[in-house]
Order: sequence, then structure tokens, then C-alpha cells
Amino acid sequence: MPNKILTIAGSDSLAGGGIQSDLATFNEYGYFGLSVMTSIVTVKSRNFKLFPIATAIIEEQLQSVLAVDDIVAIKVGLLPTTDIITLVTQYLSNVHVPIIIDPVMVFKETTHVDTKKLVTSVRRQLLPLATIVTPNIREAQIIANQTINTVDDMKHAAKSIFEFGAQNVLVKGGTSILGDQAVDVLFDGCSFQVFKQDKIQEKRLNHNGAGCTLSASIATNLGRSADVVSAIADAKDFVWQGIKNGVKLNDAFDDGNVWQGARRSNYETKI
Ligand code: PXL
Repeated sequence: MPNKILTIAGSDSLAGGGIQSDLATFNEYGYFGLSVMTSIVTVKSRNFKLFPIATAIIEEQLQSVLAVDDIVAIKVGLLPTTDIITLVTQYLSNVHVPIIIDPVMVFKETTHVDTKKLVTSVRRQLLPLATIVTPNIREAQIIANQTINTVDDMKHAAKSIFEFGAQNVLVKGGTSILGDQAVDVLFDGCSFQVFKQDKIQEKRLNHNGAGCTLSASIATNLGRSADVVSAIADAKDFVWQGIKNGVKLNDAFDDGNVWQGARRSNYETKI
């Protein structure tokens, strides 16, 4: 019987990120994925819309999934309002499995999300629940209240974010930090671990959903009791292959989606 794992996140109908990417990732790792939908995101060319789901409906979903036995890990993605953050925090405060918080506040597709209101709730309510929190550079800047241009800045931010109560902080550099390498920085309260990978040098990058997929993959690895460093190293390989073999949508989008099936498919073509 497959292990059960849960995502609490938004819907991305284009399926690069959000619930769709999480469930696809869970499936690739042999897990049975449950989900609580917090919002619906739609993207039409450059037009990005976010529709929060009513808290009463989210609460029904939480009660339903949390009655399930033996869930091995929980991933939390987009929680678009402070009320939704408060609700989810209440339900997760008595849970004793790894909780992976992806503090989704900034989207590649838009700048129109009011992060000022959300950041206090993220810091005070969500971060103390986190086995690991995985902000991208822009989210790390907001949570740590500093600018980030270098790997040293990433380390400084990771330390500040740790102070809000997460057990581990992974600041994801992605393509944002200058240089040929994509660098991520982990801080576990004692020391830093720097992860480096060659940047994929392509004009059109199929990387929508990279962050969601990474944290979903980390969740599956922590769910089978991997240590945090190997959980991240494996997740980074999973996402790198997903970008390298990603999915173009159409000519209106510069970027396409990560493909969660890439590693399996690459493996299958080799044997
Ligand atoms: O990848 C960030 C993200 C997270 N959650 C949802 C999304 C997106 C990006 O579009 O739609 C629901």
C-alpha cells in the first residue's frame, strides 16, 4: 500500500505549480496524495488572477483529510489570506509529521499579491510549524526584510528566517543570483549547506512550478525519513530534470512548465 501524503495549496490550472504539481510529484515518488485546495489561480497570457476559497470550505476539507490515518508528511503552499493562514495553522498545530512550508507570496507571473499583510502571519503563525521552510529569493527578502544579491546575503537571510521558528530554512536562489550556477542555501540553526547546480541556459525556460515541485519532492523524501540534506539534494535533481525536459505551453508564454515525469521518463529511455 502506498504511503499517504497531503498538500494544502492553490490550484494552478496550467499545472506547472500548485496542487497539480504537488500531486504529480507525489505520484512519481509512489505516494498517494491527498489535497486541500485553498485558492484558484488562473493565468491568461500576462493576466494573472487569484481567487481565494471560502474559509468554511477549506475547513471542511481540512477536517476530511486530517481524519485519514498515517499521513507521512504535509506540504503547505499558497495560503492567500491571513484568515486562511490562521485556519490552517490551527489545524496543523497538533500534527506530528514533517511539515514543509513553501511560503508562496511572489509569483513569476505577477507582482500583484499584497505580501505586506501576509508576511506577519507567515512569520508568526506558519514558520513555527515548519520542519523546513523554502522561500525563493523574493520571498526570503520579504520575510527577512533585507535585500539579497549574493550568496552571503542568502546566508544572512536564512539565519534571520530561522529566528522565526522554522527548524530548517532553504533559501532558493534559482536563476536570481548572478553566475553560471543556481545556488540554494540551507541553514539548520548550526551550519550552512550550499547546493549548486549548473544553470540551464535556455532562452525559454520551462520552470513554472519549480518551487512547488521542489518542496513537494522534499516532502516525499522527509516522509520516508530521509535526512534534510539528502532530501534536498534529491529534490533538486528531480526539479532540474523536470526543467530540462519541461513543457512548452504556447507562443504567448515565454516560459513553460516543469514536467514532474521527466526523471522517470529519462530513466525508462535508458533501460
Ligand atoms: O509556483 C508558485 C505557485 C504556487 N501556487 C499556485 C500557483 C503558482 C504559480 O502559478 O498557481 C496555485
